[in-house]
Amino acid sequence: MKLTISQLDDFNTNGYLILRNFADKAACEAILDVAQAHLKHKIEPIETEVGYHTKSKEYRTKVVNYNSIEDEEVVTVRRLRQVYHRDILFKNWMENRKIRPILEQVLDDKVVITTAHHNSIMTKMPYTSSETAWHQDRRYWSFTDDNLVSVWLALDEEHSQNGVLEFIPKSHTMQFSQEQFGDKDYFKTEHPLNKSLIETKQSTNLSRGDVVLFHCKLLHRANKNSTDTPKISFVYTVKGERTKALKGSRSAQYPEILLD
Ligand SMILES: O=C(O)CCC(=O)C(=O)O
Repeated sequence: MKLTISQLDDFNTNGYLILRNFADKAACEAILDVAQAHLKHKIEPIETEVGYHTKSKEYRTKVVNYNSIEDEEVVTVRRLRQVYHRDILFKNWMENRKIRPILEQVLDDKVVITTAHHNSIMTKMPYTSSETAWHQDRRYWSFTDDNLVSVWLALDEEHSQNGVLEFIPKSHTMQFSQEQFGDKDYFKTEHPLNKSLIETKQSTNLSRGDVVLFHCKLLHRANKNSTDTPKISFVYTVKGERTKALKGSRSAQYPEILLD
């Protein structure tokens, strides 16, 4: 399966593209079942809500041991990390053949999974989850260029009440000054230049099996989950083969998988 010229143009212009009803619903349910078991038992490596907001920028860019984070008594899991190696169902989705020609189109290169980034089951838990502020994923990633795209799979319904992604279209091609970003490189909502841009934000409900492709420099955010039900999604990141992780960085710390 390939994108039409107009879909590819949409991705290149806006920095994201939604592929409706792309993944098989039964496969999504099966992934969800495994994810729920891993979440229930808090199987490491995980990232927690507490961990997410208190960890420094260095924690996210330097080589670290994620297996030592759990000494908190009550833990809300924010994401299951390193899912590629957790379960064959996760691996199969990340190596899915139907999406590969599409990824080759958007990267204009051979496709390589970078297991260092995302490679996650991402959650928003009821009551205890928090909002995700505007950010570009690329800020903590160390590569020779920006040819990286994330693949977001909705495993169930996603909407503004449970924290669906919101995007600022075209922001992946914009130049920003450092003063437009605040603590931990989040995009400041109160900065006058940012305010008008944030008004252009776009979001759309997702259903089980919908896939969103988004560029690593696209500004995005998500609400907290105000419903009674966990929101659980799958996200992994691919790069073009010509794009290289910088030696010694966290981006180079994990295996890469070339999809031939
Ligand atoms: O909170 C979310 O669901 C989005 C997470 C996100 O944007 C990220 O981790 O890069």
